[in-house]
Amino acid sequence: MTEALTIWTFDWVPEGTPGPRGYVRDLRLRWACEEAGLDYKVRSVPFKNRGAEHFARQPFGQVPFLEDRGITVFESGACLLHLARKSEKLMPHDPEGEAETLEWTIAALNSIEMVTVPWWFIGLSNNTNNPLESWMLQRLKHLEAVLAQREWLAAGQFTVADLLMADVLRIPKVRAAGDFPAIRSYVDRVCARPAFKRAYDGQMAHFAKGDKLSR
Ligand SMILES: N[C@@H](CCC(=O)N[C@@H](CS)C(=O)NCC(=O)O)C(=O)O
Repeated sequence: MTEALTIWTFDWVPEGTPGPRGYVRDLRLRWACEEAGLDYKVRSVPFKNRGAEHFARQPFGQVPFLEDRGITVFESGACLLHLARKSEKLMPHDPEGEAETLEWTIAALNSIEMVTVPWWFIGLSNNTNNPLESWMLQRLKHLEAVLAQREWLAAGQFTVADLLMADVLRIPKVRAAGDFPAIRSYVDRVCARPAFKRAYDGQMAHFAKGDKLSR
């Protein structure tokens, strides 16, 4: 039997509406493992006192990071691509399908999330005149045109690129921005997958356990 993968996350995060519970990026890794039927366990680093061991494995003191038989990988996108090599359910192994999966995985991170995250942060303190609004809406408009034409981003099947793109786009404020019906139904469709629900429930249970331990 192969050794279980270890997904590392925080022991606890605050409750809030929305999130961070239900949105911590270990969910991306849980979801990929659930999709591919990969055996995994979840371990924690302290949220409040981040130690040298944590920084040695994630140089920014963030989560998630992944351990696979002595190899440690940080950055959720890198972890997903590491996992994707293990199963054609996450990325086809033919060169064309793989190239499409890689480009859309990087697009989710570097063309969409790199705009949505700062837009969201600025919106916390300035909701009426967000200077990144038109930039973000422009990106979403182009993505809308792509998703109006196809069910999945890459290779004609569900891949880690869809998992990541949907996770980036499901943030409630991002979902509510603009009028993008193809994006809306894409996010609904991808997040309706049973593997997403198992990953989400797993994360919520993990942080609820953290509440009990910290009492
Ligand atoms: N680019 C990183 C971002 C990781 C990240 O933002 N992690 C959050 C949780 S979802 C975190 O650790 N936040 C605590 C902090 O930044 O101090 C990735 O995708 O792994």
